[in-house]
Amino acid sequence: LWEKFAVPENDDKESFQSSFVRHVTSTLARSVYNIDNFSAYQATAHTVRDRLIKRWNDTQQAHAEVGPKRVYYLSLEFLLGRSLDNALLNLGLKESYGEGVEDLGFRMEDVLDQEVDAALGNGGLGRLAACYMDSLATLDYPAWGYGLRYTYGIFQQRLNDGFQVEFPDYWLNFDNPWELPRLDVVIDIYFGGSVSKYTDNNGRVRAIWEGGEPIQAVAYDVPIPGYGTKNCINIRLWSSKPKRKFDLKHFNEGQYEKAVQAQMEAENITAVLYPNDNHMVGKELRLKQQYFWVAASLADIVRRFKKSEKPISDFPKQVAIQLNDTHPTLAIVELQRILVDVEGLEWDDAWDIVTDTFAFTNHTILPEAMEKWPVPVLTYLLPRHMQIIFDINLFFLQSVEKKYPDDRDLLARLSIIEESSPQFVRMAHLAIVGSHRVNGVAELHSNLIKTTIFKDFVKFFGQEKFQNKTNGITPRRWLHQANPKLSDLITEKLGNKDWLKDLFKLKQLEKYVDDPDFKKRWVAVKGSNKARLADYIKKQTGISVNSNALFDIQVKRIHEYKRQFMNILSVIHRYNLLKKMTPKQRKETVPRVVIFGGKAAPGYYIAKLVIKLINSVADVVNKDLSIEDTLKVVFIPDYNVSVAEIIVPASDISQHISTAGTEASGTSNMKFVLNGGLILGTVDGANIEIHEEIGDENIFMFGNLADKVEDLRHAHRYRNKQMDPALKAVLDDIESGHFGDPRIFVPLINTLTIGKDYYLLSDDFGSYLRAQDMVDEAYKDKDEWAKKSILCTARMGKFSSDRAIKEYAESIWNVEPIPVEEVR
Ligand code: DL6
Repeated sequence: LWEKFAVPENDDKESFQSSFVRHVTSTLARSVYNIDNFSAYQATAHTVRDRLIKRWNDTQQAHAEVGPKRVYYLSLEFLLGRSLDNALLNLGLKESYGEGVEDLGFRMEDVLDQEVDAALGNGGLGRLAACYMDSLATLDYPAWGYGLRYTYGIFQQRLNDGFQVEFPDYWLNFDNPWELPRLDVVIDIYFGGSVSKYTDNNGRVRAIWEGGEPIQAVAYDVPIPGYGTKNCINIRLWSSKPKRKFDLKHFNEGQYEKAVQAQMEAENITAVLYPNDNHMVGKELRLKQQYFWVAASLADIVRRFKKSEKPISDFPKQVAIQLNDTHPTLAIVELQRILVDVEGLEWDDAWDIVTDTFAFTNHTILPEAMEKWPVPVLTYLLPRHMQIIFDINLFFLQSVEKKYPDDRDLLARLSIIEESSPQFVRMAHLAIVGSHRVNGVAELHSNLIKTTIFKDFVKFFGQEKFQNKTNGITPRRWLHQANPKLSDLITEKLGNKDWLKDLFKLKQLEKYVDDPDFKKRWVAVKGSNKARLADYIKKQTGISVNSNALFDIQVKRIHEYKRQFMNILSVIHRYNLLKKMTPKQRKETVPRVVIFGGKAAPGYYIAKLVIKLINSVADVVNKDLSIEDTLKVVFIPDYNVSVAEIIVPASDISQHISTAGTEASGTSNMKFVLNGGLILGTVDGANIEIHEEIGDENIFMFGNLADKVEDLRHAHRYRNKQMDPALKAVLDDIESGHFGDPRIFVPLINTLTIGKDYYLLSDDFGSYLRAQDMVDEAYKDKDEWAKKSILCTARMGKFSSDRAIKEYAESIWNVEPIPVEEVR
């Protein structure tokens, strides 16, 4: 019967159209004579979803038969963006389905544009998780992601008088065809309660955690199709639901609010994504989110493992769990609890299993981003877990003391507990102690964590435990999908699409750098991408920009360490120079469009002032006819994944100008260079490795090095350093009221003066301006620039997320690919 009735997977145009019509009439309950773009999107999405489900089922079935070691990627953020175009491309359906859509009278572009982004992340960390899922699927690894299904993703950003205002992102308002509700997969998660002791059959004293309020975790599965493979993996997102739906007693007493209170509190857990990037917020609800998520995920993982009927000691042979930053660190404690309290293992046996299972990725060294939770809050929410953390710490510190007997300071520095009042649990310490591998995300960052924040751990555990895994991006979304014209040109030149699965193949493009016809076509693609962005800017902001100008782009979260402030100050400097020029001089200068985009955390006052300053400068510059269109400034609102897909292919230069040592890696730098955009950057994060790969002549680097930062900060603190005169002139200009009421910007300017310039803008400003001049000069030679652009793309093989995932699989997870043959 199964064979007879299983839906055949036909990929031709007619099958698409028949499925489309069926979905319009039955799924959407509409008439085919009355459908708009949104319904066309829904019907197309449901048609693709049918194909995805088939592959997803085949994959799960194949994996169940083989019983391989699986990798579980625990990430509190998955910044997936849109799914339809990606699924069409990965499944190889774009052409036939595209024709099918167009034949039915719709423009594919309009249909794709109906989809709202799945924006369940803040920035780099969440988008990295999404790229890694794409690579895991493409490389046939048996992998699962685990996260939360937030009702509200990252807020929508609008501008009001140049200030950021936040609006809720209710992305589930309309049906979401990309998730499969698994209403049968429900797990009870407990908070509170108490711990009691009992003596087991062997006479040993054991702990039992009882009582507490249950909340249900309900699974929603998001299929992730690989490119050019049948493998389709899963991200399981948990949604919180009340266990007790309604308190009838309170209701009967007329206390309606109390009757639904438990329900509302339960639903609150997964209601909203915390909108902070690289910044810890110590809210109790956030801690509840973290435990809710890891407890549900581990229960699910343990249940799946138990189906294998293997002994529990085999757990690490079957399960690798990667912790995406410290957010899922409680999983370490939860697994130890399950093994000791539920499975009845001895502490040491359980702990060996735990540490062999987990590995931990650190994504930042910024002190304000380090997670720590107050012991009293943990004790009240998770009493048994707090006991286990104290025990983990005790045994760990005993082993430290054994190795370094008289070093009390070392013990205090390494301790998982910060001895303050109240005490805090340092999550990074717990993650290191409970994992067998720890990695940073770019070479410089991995070295820095070993020599600064985790130095003492390296001394105790040895070098081997600490690795580097330089980040990567998926070329499927970030070139093939976002830049179809460049993708086609590359495929034509290389003769096939193999480069999409082996990005090092782009190297072959180097042969053509001096081929005038190829260069011309390359430049034409960039031109059309710039024209597309210019149209988008016009639609979104009303600002007209000249697409023949140099497009200079900085899009990322707004943060002091990323120094958008320095960028806009340099724009003011440029504007003042342009104003002083004669018309003849202006004619000789390279016209620029300086484009910004990015969200500031709602509570990050200084970052929000940076947005306001950018918009105030834009207002003045864009209206000033005297500079004859030689400079335009644009702030693109509501930067997100699908907006990035329009922006990234259109850069001539993109800026990645963090204070050295502060940006762990950066991944947008990789996206821009892969699309033939050059970089203006500091010697930080992955910029350094990009520089190594693409060569000196194709990148503009400037600024102080990471090993100078401490001394420079010290000098700012203890000496009144002379400020760079060019910088002083720009600040004077703002203070004179040239860009609106200067009182607004006082706190921002104070970060450079009274605040002692923690991010060293004044130390780097001079070399930054010189680097900008070099960019202008280089851009004048269009032919040389085209060559640089081609070489950039050609040399980006290293930065595919496929390379990164292979490294994780081989040197941390020990998992093998399982190619999925169709199971019918
Ligand atoms: O590793 C992904 C991404 C890096 O590329 C960025 O450089 C880094 O800032 C970011 N880190 C975070 C840390 N947040 N937390 N927790 O988002 O990770």
